[in-house]
Amino acid sequence: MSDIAKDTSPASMLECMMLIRAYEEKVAEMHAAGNMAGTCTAVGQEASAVGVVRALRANDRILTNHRSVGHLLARGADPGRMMAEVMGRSTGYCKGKSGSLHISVKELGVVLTSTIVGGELSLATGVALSTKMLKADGIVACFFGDGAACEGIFHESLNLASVWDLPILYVCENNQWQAFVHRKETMNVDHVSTWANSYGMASRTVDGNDVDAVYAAATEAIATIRATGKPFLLETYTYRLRGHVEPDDQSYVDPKELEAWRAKDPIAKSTARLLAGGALTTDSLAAMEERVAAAVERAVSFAVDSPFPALSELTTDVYA
Ligand SMILES: Cc1ncc(C[n+]2csc(CCOP(=O)(O)OP(=O)(O)O)c2C)c(N)n1
Ligand SMILES: [Mg+2]
Repeated sequence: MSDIAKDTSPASMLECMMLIRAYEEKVAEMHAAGNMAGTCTAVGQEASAVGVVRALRANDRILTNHRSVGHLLARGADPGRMMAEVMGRSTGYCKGKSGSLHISVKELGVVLTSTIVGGELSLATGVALSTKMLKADGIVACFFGDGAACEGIFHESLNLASVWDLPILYVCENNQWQAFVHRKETMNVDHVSTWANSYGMASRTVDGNDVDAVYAAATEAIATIRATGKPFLLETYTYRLRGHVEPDDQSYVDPKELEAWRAKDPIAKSTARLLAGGALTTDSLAAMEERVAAAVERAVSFAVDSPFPALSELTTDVYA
């Protein structure tokens, strides 16, 4: 079992962002060395994941997309079981049968990772409808990208959620890229949040590279959803610092754009703020870095030492 992470102290949120970064860079490194399946990383987007997920309660549910590692680790997923899943091992969260692109973790309320772009949007609307019909507690948080927001399913889902008053926090992680296409080629506005108004839905854009700002905005949005029962669209404006999928040399990216966003790195920003405010010292930062590195090494050993599923399980837990 994995426990839902609840710590919202600035130091804990920074450590979680560092863990996500270290985990994803390790996965990319192992992939480059031929020891790991290819995955999509969300390096640069850690503040969006941690700020939103830590603002949720234990009985809230999460639906996410192909960049779900940060959302899962922020919720308290065990890095070893995550890595085991990507390596197809039986100790992974889905017994090694989902890889990185379909992970779900019932005990953490993570209903699904959808690799069908926009799939999470319609399914989150359905999950929230069932929550409402069953008069169950909790809201639904749905993570998706700016590319998904350009699909018809986004517009249908938001319209229905608004008309039916569904308790959903839609989180658009606007990371400027849609696979190998810049969002400026597919949208004539900068902010997906403006589209919510067309459906009578409240919305807001927040600096997605500032974990404190994301946490505050998510907390406020969630309080509004709980008070009104209505959906809310929160856009976290951020940047994907690595490629779309490993490996990816990012030859299609303007180096100036990449540099400008590197300078806004969410982990560096948070570290500087905590050091300046005295919540962190160089010693406590070094201890944090050591804990994170040790956690990733433990995850690798756990995954590598875990067995593959037995042949007799070939057709169990899957649609046949
Ligand atoms: C329905 C569908 N169309 C196309 C793809 C291929 N694809 C995978 S990720 C992606 C880009 C999605 O962009 P965005 O929603 O902005 O998410 P990001 O990758 O930037 O996090 C595309 C086109 C897919 N998986 N599903
Ligand atoms: Mg995108």
